[in-house]
Amino acid sequence: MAATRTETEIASQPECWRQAVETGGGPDAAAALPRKGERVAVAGCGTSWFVAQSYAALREAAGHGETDAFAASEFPRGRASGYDRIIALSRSGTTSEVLALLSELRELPAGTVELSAITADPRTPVMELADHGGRVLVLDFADEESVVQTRFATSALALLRASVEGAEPVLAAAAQAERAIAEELPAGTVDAEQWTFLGAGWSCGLAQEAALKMREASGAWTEAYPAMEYRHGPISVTAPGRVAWMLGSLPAGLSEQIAATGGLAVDDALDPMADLVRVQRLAVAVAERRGLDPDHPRALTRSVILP
Ligand code: F1P
Repeated sequence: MAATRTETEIASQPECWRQAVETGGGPDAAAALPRKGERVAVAGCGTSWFVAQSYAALREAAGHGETDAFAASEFPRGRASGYDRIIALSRSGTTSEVLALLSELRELPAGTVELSAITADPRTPVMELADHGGRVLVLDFADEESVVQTRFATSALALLRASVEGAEPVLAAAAQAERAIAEELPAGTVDAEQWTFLGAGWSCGLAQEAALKMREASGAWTEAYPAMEYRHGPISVTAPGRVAWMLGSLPAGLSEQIAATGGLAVDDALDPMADLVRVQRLAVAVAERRGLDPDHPRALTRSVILP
């Protein structure tokens, strides 16, 4: 069977991440990416919001400065001026809530806060709204045809991660992702009934993204939590035929508790970005098992443009 567009884009991620690291965002990167010590907020919708969460945790943990992530619709407008820089993340560059936020932020007095954006498509309104002199990074090499985002989101994260952790961990993740694309999915995961994704630190955002990917591509029942929160209720959902999948390494004791539910724990301690690639593949496999076409997800459009 011919590969779907989504599968082709999933498989191209290691190469895209390397390109993101090599180009470092190009000549505009210095103006668009935060300087060390800046107080930063990142806003986006859907997948872009979860990538924002992941980057925020990475940047703050690396000692680069306080970093928050918000769904564009829920951005705390009243304290926007408390940030040095606000970054909008949008593959399409057309998402209504992101454009509305940028339009409002541009009304703030000059010099209040720097705006930047990261997008895949330079022919879209986000370019003008965020650009005050070359502050939009265009990752057009990672643009996608699919509705369901994979490689743009992870390439943006590769670039952002390299900007705070250096190239080496991202290149190592790319090598792991290559294996994640080639190897069989963990036994028992494709025919499971329910999946809960767990994260810690910067992988919490990726756990949310993993759960979203499964919902978008395959209509699956998925949940996502910080691993230490999972014991505080959500573990009740895990049972025989259901999966608890950790992006990163499970905290001590949790593996035994999952085993006691009869559920399947997936805890392979891959780099969380590489492990997300496995979940993207799982999403496609579950869709196909259910007779769904991951290239045409139910009730979704490539970008949400509100009237
Ligand atoms: C954000 C987004 C996608 C989602 C859906 C609708 O798009 O929420 O993450 O999969 O297709 O749009 P963007 O602002 O990053 O283009």
